[in-house]
Amino acid sequence: MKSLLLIVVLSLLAVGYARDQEAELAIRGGEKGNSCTRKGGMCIKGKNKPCPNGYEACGYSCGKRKKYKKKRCCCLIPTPTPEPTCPEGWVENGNQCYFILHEQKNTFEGFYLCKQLGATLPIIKSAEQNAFLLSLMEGKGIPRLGMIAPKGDNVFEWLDGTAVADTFSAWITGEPNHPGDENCGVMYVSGSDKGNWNNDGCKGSWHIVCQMEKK
Ligand SMILES: [Ca+2]
Repeated sequence: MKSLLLIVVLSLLAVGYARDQEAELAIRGGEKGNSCTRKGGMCIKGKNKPCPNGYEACGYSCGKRKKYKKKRCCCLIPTPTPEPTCPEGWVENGNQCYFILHEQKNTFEGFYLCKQLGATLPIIKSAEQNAFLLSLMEGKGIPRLGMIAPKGDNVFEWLDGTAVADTFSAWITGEPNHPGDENCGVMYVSGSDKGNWNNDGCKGSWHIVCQMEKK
């Protein structure tokens, strides 16, 4: 008799527990007036109960009705946006990435090789970027710059369309010269002019460095 009573009591407790679970799930499913659900959160039983893994207590209410009073609103913990990085094997400087192609190419070949990597030839907008490119190529070879004088008048533009004259420039004294014949640019990496620029013919083969923004 005693064991029968125990079974009945346990069964009733089990049914009660199952009902609680059902009620909780129903609330999670959202009901009209439940701002917790509307804000992407979920309403759980117990206003002091910890939120499930991946959720945090948030300030939204579970609802105005009395049955929500003992509930806690839990919202998804936002996933942090990953910091932009450089691809493996690329060298990082500020928000830019650099890759030295161990080939000497003319401007157009170099441009297309870099483009295939989602990059461009070096576009230099500051003394710091200029010093970095020099440090990268000093002792290795003269890099082609991502600049062009499209009208052959020594008015140079970077390959992103901005005017070289509008930002930083580091022309060697007397450069750019020979308008019409020297519509591309390089950086010298040795001697007294190292770190400074010369305009030259676009067909000359120089070292190719590709540059891209971190992604
Ligand atoms: Ca020149």
